[in-house]
Amino acid sequence: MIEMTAQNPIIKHIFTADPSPIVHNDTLFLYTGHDVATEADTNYKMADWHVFSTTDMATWKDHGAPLSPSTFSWATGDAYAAQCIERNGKFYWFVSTFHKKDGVSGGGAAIGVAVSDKPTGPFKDAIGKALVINEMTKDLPHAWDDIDPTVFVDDDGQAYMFWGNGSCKWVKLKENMTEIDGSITTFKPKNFIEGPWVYKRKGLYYLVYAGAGTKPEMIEYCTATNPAGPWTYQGIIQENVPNSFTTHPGIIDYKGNSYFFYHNGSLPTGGSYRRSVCVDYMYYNEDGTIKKIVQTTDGVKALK
Ligand code: FUB
Repeated sequence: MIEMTAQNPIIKHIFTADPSPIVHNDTLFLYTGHDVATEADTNYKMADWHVFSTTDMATWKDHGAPLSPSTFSWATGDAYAAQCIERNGKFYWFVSTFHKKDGVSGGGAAIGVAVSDKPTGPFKDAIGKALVINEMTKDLPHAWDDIDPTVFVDDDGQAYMFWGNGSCKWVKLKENMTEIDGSITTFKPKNFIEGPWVYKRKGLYYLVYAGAGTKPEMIEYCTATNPAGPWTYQGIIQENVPNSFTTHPGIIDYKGNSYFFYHNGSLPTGGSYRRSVCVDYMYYNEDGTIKKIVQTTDGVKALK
């Protein structure tokens, strides 16, 4: 097990992207993608999904890669953005990857769900098939619009999954977390590109996402008083990141602080396809709006 000391980027021995944090039993677990593209590559190569953990926000343990597209018999290709959440003592890892077509690649982006009794795995395919396939959403013609799942469970026990590239889609999930409940709704938050992260704080729902049209991505957000919307655009909270076209939000409260995880291309030989996960503090205004994130190289302080 590799141990690392923080300072952005927090993970330096491999390239990581698309961070997704949860807290379980006082430990923060961080789930990430894994960029394995060479410096010469001009597209993503993402081998698997990794798990890291910390109890002090400074020392990170690498628990390896307990999940990859090969875990799903129906999947092939890259391990795009994912989010793991806990419910009823089980850990459900919602992932975006690509569906086989006629036994080989070519089926378009799809969302799968893996399950484990522990936050670090082992994980197995929870249902033996994809939860969402490209053919289930028809609003956009491109084959990779069904990526980047984010799942949250409301106070009344209703689970929701949001996802999308180019448009944002959402659907209710059944309590078993492995079945869709009802029809999929599609909408377009202002400047939405991809990477939604949905959560609730003090009765207000937040939809944070990567946006900005044709420029390198920034992080923007909307709020709502109902997860079904309507969503009110609230602005940009994170400007472009160094040396990466994409960035991707992962938000968590832990031991009294709010933390904003994201990725950039700042490691030596890094770039848009060799990204690295970072963390900085996140602050709210009295009215629940989010203050601009200050990107630092120092990162966050060690917790006592
Ligand atoms: O990591 C691959 C893709 O890049 C993710 O699915 C997007 O959110 C962007 O970060």
